[in-house]
Amino acid sequence: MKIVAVDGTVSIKRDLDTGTDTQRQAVEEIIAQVREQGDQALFSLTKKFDGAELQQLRVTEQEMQNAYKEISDDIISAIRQAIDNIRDFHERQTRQSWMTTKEDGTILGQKITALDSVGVYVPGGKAAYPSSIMMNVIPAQVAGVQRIAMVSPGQADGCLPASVLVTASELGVEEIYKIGGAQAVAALAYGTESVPAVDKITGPGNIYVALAKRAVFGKVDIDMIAGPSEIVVLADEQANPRYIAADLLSQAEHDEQASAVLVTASQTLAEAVAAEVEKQLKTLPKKAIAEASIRDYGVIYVAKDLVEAIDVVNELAPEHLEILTEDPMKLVGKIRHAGAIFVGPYSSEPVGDYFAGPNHVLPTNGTARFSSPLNVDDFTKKTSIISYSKEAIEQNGRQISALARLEGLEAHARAIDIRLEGK
Ligand code: HSO
Ligand code: ZN
Repeated sequence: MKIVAVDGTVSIKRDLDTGTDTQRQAVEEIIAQVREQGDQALFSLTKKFDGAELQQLRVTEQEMQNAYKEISDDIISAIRQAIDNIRDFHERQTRQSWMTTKEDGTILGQKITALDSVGVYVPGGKAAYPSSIMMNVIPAQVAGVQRIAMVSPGQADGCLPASVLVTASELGVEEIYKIGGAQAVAALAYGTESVPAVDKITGPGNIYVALAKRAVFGKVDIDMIAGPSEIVVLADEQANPRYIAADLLSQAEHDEQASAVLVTASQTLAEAVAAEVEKQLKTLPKKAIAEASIRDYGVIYVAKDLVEAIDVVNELAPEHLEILTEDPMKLVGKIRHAGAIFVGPYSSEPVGDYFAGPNHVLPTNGTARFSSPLNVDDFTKKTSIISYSKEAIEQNGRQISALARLEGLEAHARAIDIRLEGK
């Protein structure tokens, strides 16, 4: 892993994959085909891209039950515990509608309403992470979304992995379609005979899914277009280099473009971590991916002191930050930009990826400067409530019509004036 001294500019930004013209055009065509031909397009595109000849789009009750035969009791209890923890955390995010009254009889308020329906995209094959299903579905459920549909591309036999079906079942999600890619996004956005349209689409996917989500935004809402995962570790000389190396590699194995970074003021720690990364890499099943990620996007920044190290972290605005210093909690207040902060030597990132409760869908590529983890608010919307009394309009009406005339909108002004005439 390269070790470099901080020299002003630091960044972990990678060029976001915005797709080629050919990919964009393919996505446009798929969306048009689904809008025109509905289910028929879904059957033929699923055959073309996933190689599966589906009899029906929706997963049956029988398939859900069969999936349980493949998953051990230990795994099921781990899934249940994770679900409990994630639900418990997200329940603390709920907001109440509110009303406020003034002495002149004015009542103002804000009503919170859950979205009616949400579609969760679950990638296929190896990237079908049960943990991501939990992270997308639970905040929607806690918000009160009545209809949650899931889509995921089937394997060549048309089936979905047992781990996906069991997780969905444990969450109480029953509306699951064996479709993926841009065609699944189009179906969720525009609806077909068998797949009713939803109001919002969330969840990760490949470049075709990302392009399709961008293309249907406006017809429906979307969550975000997430980039490859990132971890930044901020550590001092007392930190355990073996822990740090293991945590850096845990995110490097996600993707060749994942970024793993250590920021420290200790040259000794920097060297020890670099050596440990090399050592631990050797035995990893996903060695090739992790190695490429560490080679291209891995770096150890050596700062002159802890203050400069903290500046570097804020500049990077990482998706995940681990703090492994003498008194880590003391530094939390100084971190302005990070998707999630993992405090102390036992808060390894996978604790949060799977289990602790906070959402693992986090802002990447520096967007933690202005955005937040996926949360319950993402599945609700607000409506303003305005109730003016006769007394309030009489007291304020002239100011309102003056503002209307300032904008040259006479009909607006008269709508107020007519109420001031007292007739
Ligand atoms: N680290 C990923 C989430 C994840 N890790 C899923 C394992 N499975 C992005 O936060
Ligand atoms: Zn992860």
